[in-house]
Amino acid sequence: MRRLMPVITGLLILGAGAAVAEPPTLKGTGSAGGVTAPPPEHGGATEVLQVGDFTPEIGIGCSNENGTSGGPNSMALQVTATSMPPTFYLQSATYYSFTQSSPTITQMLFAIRVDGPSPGATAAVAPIPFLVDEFNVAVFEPRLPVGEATAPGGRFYIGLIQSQTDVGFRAGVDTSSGSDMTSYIRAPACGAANFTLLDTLGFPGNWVIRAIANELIPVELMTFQVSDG
Ligand SMILES: [Ca+2]
Repeated sequence: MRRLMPVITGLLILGAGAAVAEPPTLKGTGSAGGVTAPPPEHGGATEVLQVGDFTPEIGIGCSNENGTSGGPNSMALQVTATSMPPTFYLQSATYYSFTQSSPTITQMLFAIRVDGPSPGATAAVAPIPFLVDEFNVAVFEPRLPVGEATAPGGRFYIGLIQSQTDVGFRAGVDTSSGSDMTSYIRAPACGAANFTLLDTLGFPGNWVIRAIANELIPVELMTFQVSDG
């Protein structure tokens, strides 16, 4: 690990010099400021899952200087749905693509990962939009089941998968709230072959990634149940 660290820090290109000039807008909601969650789509209880203030100060990802290499990048954020039943769903997700991400990214996935001491296997994935220097919002239809990804208490990981190798990607990071030590990156081209805490790489902060959890079982998953009494 000691041998790899200079490689990681040398290639992780920050967008810190390109601060967000105006308050970002959460696309698709009509709200300003980027901190208002989309309204519930299905009724029932919902819970906003995020860490920090959801306003990025820097962008972190593996990239060369002009954004034409560096991928793949996987980002993962540990969250806990404290008010949800053992089985619940994600109805939408939002992330921030920071300034200087490559505009030629054509594939971006949102991922639910199994809980553990570091992000585990993917339990569910779904496409999510990619626009440079924007809040990107996906509404999941059908909703994504979290279910077996959670530890007792509703803890699991949400995140992004950027699989192209001919692009660089930087996801927004909130550094003004301190670090919850729950934000991980995996970027083999920068020496991070396994998920590694941002803090370990010298960039403490929280991914600006959010999901909305929903408790109701989707209608399409309901079936009649028969009891013999
Ligand atoms: Ca912030």
